[in-house]
Formats: sequence, structure tokens, C-alpha cells
Amino acid sequence: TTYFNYPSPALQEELSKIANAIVAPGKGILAADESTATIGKRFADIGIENTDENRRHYRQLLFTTDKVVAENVSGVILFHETLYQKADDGTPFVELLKQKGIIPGIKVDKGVVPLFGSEDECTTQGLDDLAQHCAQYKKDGCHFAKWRCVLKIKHNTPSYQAILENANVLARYASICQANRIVPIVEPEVLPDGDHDLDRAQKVTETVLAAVYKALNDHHVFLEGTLLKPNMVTAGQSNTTKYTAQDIAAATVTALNRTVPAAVAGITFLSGGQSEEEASVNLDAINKYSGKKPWPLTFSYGRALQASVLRAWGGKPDNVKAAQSELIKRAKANGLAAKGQYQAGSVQGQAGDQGLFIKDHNY
Ligand code: 5MM
Repeated sequence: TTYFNYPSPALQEELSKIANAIVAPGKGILAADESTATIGKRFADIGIENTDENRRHYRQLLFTTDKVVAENVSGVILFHETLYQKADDGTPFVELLKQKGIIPGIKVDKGVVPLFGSEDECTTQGLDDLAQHCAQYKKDGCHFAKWRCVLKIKHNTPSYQAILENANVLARYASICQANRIVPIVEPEVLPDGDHDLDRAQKVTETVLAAVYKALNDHHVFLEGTLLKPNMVTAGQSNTTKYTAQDIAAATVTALNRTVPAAVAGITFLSGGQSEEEASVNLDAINKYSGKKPWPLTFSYGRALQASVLRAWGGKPDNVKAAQSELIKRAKANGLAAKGQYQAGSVQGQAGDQGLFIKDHNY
């Protein structure tokens, strides 16, 4: 009798190879998986209309960036629509990425919904038909996936209900991905909203991650073939204490050491509303931190890799090259930070040190 099965040795090898390639030294992920509504908000900031064609032009800009970007970007997370779009010359976007040696990935969750009866907490939906979608995405060239859950720090939250539900849905998602030869990125984001201090953020992050890894174990998920996409441990947005990057690094690495098994292939942080420069400086401090670090620690940034790009582009074809050079610069900065070799202030972007916080980013 078998009580459970790990993936076959061949599947284990395939999954860990993909995961390890994503977190190769000095490399990380560009999260370009904004859903239609979210990219609409980014476009609104620069006065661009949210049309299919504008979305295609923008993603074309990202994916036709010179191949030097692939020195620091190992994977790109796409939104469903983008996966099937093509460049002006008819080349599918997936092909453009593959030609540069960048691994295509796909967002497979269907967004955040309220948890009835809770204090404004949420879960993430999308498990129905996920297996079929994963099988199709694998055929269409995606080798990893992403699913984001959000947890909120308030007086009584995150609740047991939210912690358990989100951990379990992430574990079920991860197991379905692996069954379809796709590496799951597990993203339980503890939101930065609130006035809580660094200690509270650390404790909540530990509690959430402990529940996530218990659930992954319950579902027999093969950890060596997974990546974790957590928040860095930072104080709440409206907390006024000044914490240094070293404080953030110590709190973050300590929380991870206490809860994330060493078997996990890598940790790819989200930027969570930090400015581009902050996100690089904090990642760098995390990698410089002298405590135990059994996993590669790198980036999977959305806003912190795209703010300057969007600003430099402004929707104008003439600005495409300038915008692409912003992407290359920021990717380079974060690639250095992933090795603990970034010099604060050494890479200046058009968005500078501007905060990218969005209140209640629970969509
Ligand atoms: C790119 O933004 C992703 C969410 O898009 P939707 O809200 O449209 O689903 C998001 O999951 C993102 O990948 C992570 O939060 C990391 O992005 P940031 O901007 O926090 O680095």
C-alpha cells in the first residue's frame, strides 16, 4: 500500500531544474502579470488608455529589451492575455523570451475574494479547472506559475480562518502545478498597510509561513521544486519609527529561518510598494546579512522593476529605447543586490526613490 507519492524521480528532476535556473546567482524574476484592471491603474498614472493594443505595445517594449537583461532576469510572469500576444513582426512573446533564455511563467490565480464573516479578510480563487489550465500552459511554453494570497495585519487579523484557508489553497495550487510539470511560486503576501511595528510584522509573517509550510507538507508538495514569494518584513506603511535596511534584513531572514525549510529551492521577494531604490537596498541588505541563509534570496518585482520604465515610456514610440534602458538598469541593480553587491544610490531611475505603495492592494 502507498499512502502518498512523491513525484517520480524524472518529475522531481524537471521541477528542481526549473526552480534552480530561476534563482541562479544574480538573477530574479520580472513580475509582468498585472491583470487588465491592474495594468489599467499603472497606465492611468502615465495617462495611457487601457486598450489591448496599448497593453501589447507595453509588453512588447519589455520583451524586446536587449538580451543583456537576461543576465539578471531569469523568468517573467505573464498574464493569460499576454501569453498569447505577438510582437509587431508576428513573433509570439513567449518566443521572444525563449530566444533570450528567459523562462516564461504564468499567473494562474483568478484573484482575491472576500472571506464571508471575516473582518475584511480574503482568500484567492482559481482552483476549478486549474489542472487543465496548467497542462495547456505547459504545452504553450510556461514552466512556472504564480498564485498570490493576501493577509492583512489589523488588531485581530490575520485570523485563524484566513491563515488556514490561504495556506491550504496555496498548497492545493502547488500540488496541481507540480502534477502538471510546472514549478509553483507560492505567494502569501502580508500586506504593508497599517501602523504596526517591525516586530509585529515579523511575528505575523512567521505565523503565516509556518501555516503555509504545514499545508504544503500535508499536500506532499515537493519543496525542492517550489519557490516562495514572500513580503520582506517591514513595519506598517504608517508606522513612523525609522528602521534601517539592516533592521529589515535581520527581521526578514530571521522570520524565514524559523519557518521556511532549507529544501525550498529559493526565495523571490515581492516589492510590495517599496520604491525601486528601497527594494534594491533591502534585498542587498538581506544578502549581506550574516545569519544563516540556506536558500538563494532574490527578487520577483512588479512595481519596483517597472515604475521607471512606465514613466520613461509614457506611451510614446520614440521613448521605447529609453524605457528599455531603465529596465536594464533596474534589473542590473537587483541582480547585484541578489549577490549582496549593490551600492546604494549607484543606479538612478526616472522614478527615483518615489514610493510605490498602493493602499489596500488586495485585488
Ligand atoms: C504584478 O502584480 C501582481 C498582481 O497583479 P494583479 O493584482 O493584477 O493580479 C502581483 O501579484 C505581483 O506579482 C506581486 O505582488 C509582486 O509585485 P510587487 O509590485 O509587489 O513587486
